[in-house]
Amino acid sequence: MTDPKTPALTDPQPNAKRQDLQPDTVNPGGTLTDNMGHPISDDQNSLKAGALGPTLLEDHFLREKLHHFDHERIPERIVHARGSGAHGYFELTRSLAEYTTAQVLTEVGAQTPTFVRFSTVAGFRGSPDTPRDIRGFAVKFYTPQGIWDLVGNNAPVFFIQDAIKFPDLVHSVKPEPHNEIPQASAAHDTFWDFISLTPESLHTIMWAMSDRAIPRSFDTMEGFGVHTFRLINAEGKVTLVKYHWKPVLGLHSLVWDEAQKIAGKDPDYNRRLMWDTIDGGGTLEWQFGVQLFTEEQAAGWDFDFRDPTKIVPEALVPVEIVGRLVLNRNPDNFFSETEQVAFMPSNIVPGMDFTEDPLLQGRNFSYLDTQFSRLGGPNWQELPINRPLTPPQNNQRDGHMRRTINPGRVSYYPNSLDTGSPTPDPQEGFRSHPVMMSGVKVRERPESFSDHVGQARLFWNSLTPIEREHLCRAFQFELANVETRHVRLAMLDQIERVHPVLASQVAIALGEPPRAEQTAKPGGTQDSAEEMALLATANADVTAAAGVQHDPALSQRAPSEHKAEPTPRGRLVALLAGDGVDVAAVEAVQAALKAQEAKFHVVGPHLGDLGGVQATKTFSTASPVVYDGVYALGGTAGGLPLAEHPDAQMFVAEAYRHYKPVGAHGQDGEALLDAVAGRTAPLTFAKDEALGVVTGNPETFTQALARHRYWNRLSPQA
Ligand code: HDE
Repeated sequence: MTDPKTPALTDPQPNAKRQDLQPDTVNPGGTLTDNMGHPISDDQNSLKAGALGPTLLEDHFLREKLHHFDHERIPERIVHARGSGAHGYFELTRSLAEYTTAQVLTEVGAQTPTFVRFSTVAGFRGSPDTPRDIRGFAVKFYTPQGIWDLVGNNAPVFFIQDAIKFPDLVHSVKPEPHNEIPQASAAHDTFWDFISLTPESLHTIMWAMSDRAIPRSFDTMEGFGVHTFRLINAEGKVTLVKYHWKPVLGLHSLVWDEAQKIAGKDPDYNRRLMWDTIDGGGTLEWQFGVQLFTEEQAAGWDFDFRDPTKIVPEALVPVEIVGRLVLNRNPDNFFSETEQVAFMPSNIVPGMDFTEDPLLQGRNFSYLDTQFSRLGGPNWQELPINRPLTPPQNNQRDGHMRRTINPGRVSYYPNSLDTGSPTPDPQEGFRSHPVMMSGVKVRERPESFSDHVGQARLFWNSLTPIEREHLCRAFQFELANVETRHVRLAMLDQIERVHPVLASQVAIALGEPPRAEQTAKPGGTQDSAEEMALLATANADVTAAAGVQHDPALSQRAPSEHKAEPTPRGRLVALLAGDGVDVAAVEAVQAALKAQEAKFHVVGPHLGDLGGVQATKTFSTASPVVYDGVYALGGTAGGLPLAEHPDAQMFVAEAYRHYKPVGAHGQDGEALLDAVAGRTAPLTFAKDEALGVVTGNPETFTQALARHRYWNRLSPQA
């Protein structure tokens, strides 16, 4: 394999990691063998004393097969167990040479191979994709200077300020230890008990209760490096940096009712969307942005850049786009790549450094440690997905499952017996920035970390009315699932610190006295226009944000720099059709969708031929919740005109109630729309383009699809 004297790779290419994986990628064929290469004559019958047995212990083929099977599982990640990954590349579009010597951030046009894994946090490995949860966004860059891992989340802040609290946080959110209930959900007593007693979590809780925590897909969510890091340039000058991923398809979420239903209808929803996109020749893409600032600048702010519960508002330090990330290849084997990939925030390259953020400092220990128990020893870096493209050159040896064969007698430094053995490079090697350190040894939280409310209010202030309504309903749902009243009340106290009107609306849903004078009726499982109107007026005084009171970048909907233009690209549409449907009409809408890189399924009463059009999904295998829009065609289903079929009606009514665009072709399609008109409460139905109900040509429907949701069905104010 790799020659230990091979010089480091200097010119990364997007295919370099693919080529590196090639020798380990085996597609078995020919004669069946055991793991020692012995040809096998019969793999269906074990060796027995006579056809009726008993089975003989001598059957070494049987024993080997069962032995391997018995050990096929490794411990799942203790957090972020549920995830999905893809290969791609990172391309730098603007050099940061002024700030760093890291090649990955200075060589414009270079395409660095990457492997990215998205995940939920709380659920087990087999849990559904769509619970309310923060999402992991972990990027492995195979750079010419070794691996860089940017192990981030889709929220820019974290629940706690000190790594020592992490096991408590995780224990509280995981299924409760006595009965292992509930799976992949924060809506239970222990989580909210911990949160109510941990005021520093308030800002992140606002993100977790917002629509951000139920993303529509991996490529419609943002990613954040969370911590502040250091960049170091050739002169040794330091600049502080925060990292951002901005999705080119824009920011989109599910609605809560959908998220819950999808968990049953298609638990692999997010995973499947990514897989299908790439399998169909498409890509997932983000812009890569940095916020650059100096320590002197940060010294003037009323919050600390080392505090992981704080953002640096974009309104204060704009994000500058300097690159892009493209995911374009599915893994060949889920276990070998996605399950065995091991990320570590301590994987940074020369020209970068950490800050004193106490969460980051603790993470730098934890991720290395966790790989030992997950991957079984100190040689996990040799696994194909984890190994760098620059072959490791050092005197580390042996350990479980050592794969590299290091010839020669010298495995130490310094030595005089092997003149070619590896030596440190004081110029090009990694150097920590000489930060001035002094202090008394204490267990203490710095005073500069003490404001826990200010940025929670900034987030709240920055949301549009419908986003506030959703956040409020999330609190109503989560806390109504808490059985212990004193925990519910303690949480109301915390929420009241963000805004009394918000706390009041949650209190009403919990059967507690309101905490503000003016109140509105909550809508139960539905958005309430009245509640939304009230919440829209509730703005709070922000602190700990250097004077910023409102930042549109925090909203998924408010226009701001770097938010993508609306596009139908990547959206999935259900084309409802019955037997004898108008083939030309189906083809016209399919052509319009394809032209915009949108996707579709023909959904019919049965699979297969509907008279010139093939149905690939049926009313029982498809559900409106997994589509971004519905287009009604015609034909008959079960002897009824499509418009009279209960499943077809349910499809359209539910899509409408989830604010999705609905289209119809001709008399038959429109008849289906008419049939659901009375069934979309609390939203009133109208065949009105402004409400996303399109009966014109298919191109108008694709435009409606670009908008994703028509919140104005609830109220023009939404
Ligand atoms: Fe993690 N985290 N974490 N975390 N984390 C893990 O590492 C940990 C934190 C994040 O797709 C574990 O390999 C501690 C913040 C992602 O494989 C573990 C603390 C952020 C992933 C671990 C944190 C993250 C992990 C579990 C507090 C966002 C999935 C398995 C100090 C910036 C990576 C593993 C993947 C995974 C520890 C807090 C993101 C146990 C101790 C903050 C995306 O090592």
